[in-house]
Amino acid sequence: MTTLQKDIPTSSIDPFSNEYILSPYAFHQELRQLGPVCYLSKWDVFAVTQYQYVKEVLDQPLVFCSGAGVGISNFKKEPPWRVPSLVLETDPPDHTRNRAVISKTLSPIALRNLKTQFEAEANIIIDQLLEKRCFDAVKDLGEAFPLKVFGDAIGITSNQRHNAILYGNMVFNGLGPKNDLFMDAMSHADEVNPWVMSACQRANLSKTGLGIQIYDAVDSGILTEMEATTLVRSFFSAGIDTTAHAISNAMFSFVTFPEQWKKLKESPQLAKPAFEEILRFESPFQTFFRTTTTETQLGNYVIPENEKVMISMGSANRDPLKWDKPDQFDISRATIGHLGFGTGIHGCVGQMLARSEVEALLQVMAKKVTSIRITEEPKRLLHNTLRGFESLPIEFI
Ligand code: OVM
Repeated sequence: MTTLQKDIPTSSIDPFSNEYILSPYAFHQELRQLGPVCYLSKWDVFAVTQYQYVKEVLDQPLVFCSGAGVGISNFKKEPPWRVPSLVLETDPPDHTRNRAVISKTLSPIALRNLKTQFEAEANIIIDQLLEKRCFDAVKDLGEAFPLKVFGDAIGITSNQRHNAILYGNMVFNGLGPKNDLFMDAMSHADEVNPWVMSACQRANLSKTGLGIQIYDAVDSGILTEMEATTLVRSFFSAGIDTTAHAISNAMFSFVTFPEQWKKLKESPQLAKPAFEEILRFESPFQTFFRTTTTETQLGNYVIPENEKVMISMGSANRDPLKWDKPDQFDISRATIGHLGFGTGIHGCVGQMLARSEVEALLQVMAKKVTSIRITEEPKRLLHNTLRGFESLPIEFI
């Protein structure tokens, strides 16, 4: 038996301050040094930042639950701003049932068919951008590619797809406290919420996409029509902004580590490990929260029941106790175990699809693009959950 230390160290670090958001890595280091868990006095929540303990939390989904929300707000204390996600914000057994419905649409055969389309579209967009030469890697590539290929994969028929970006922004900024970022994102709610709910309906999905297949579970008596609509919404929430930021982060990482770009050009098959390294090095999804369902031990500390616990995948992915030279972007390193897709029962259900999208893009880039250069000062994105750019002007030659 280890002796229990009751006093969890306190920190005044604010993970939702602009300073932290723009440059989190030194703050992560400070938080990791406080041990397995610390208390953030600014927000009255606990924070877990070391790799080992982030993983320990994710591996105990019944103790650190998702049903009370995966943002800073505790659904048991305040009502959520939207109908909770039937996968992200639920626990077993409901979570298990609903996730299986999504998983079924993402079978290896379905993914193999999609891969062909991703490759074709990757060639088209890279050719266009080479023609254009100077463009914004955020809008013209990061957002444009998943909007096109994942939008088609879901089967979105609306011609206002860009709303999906605004919606993702609401969902992910919505996981933070009610600060300016939260409020700005929600300022689009009146147009975007009804758009999403309508786009997710059976009648508005193409006959061949992933979205409509969720409704098979209604026909077989597993889900109600309303549940299916809410489950389709998860494709919109989780599948576009995340990939978009991963792509712009990839561009930035290759520009700032040109020897890694050279490596990728020499061996385009490194696209696969390169994407994993991008997710480790600049995880688009920086943090999630869980809520304790009981008093529980983490390391030699005790966290009380019904407390919000912030878990930082961004920090875990740079923990020197886990990674050799964590601040070095190295596409040939062993990245197994990175938490960019989370892990455990809530681990990203679309991760194989996301890999397929970005690998297709990186492979085409490696073959067709000679050099990448930043043409104007990039602007980092201020965001409660995602790490990425507001704008990233680059030139392809
Ligand atoms: C959802 C959802 C939303 C955001 C992220 C996510 C990373 C899922 O609504 O189901 O997974």
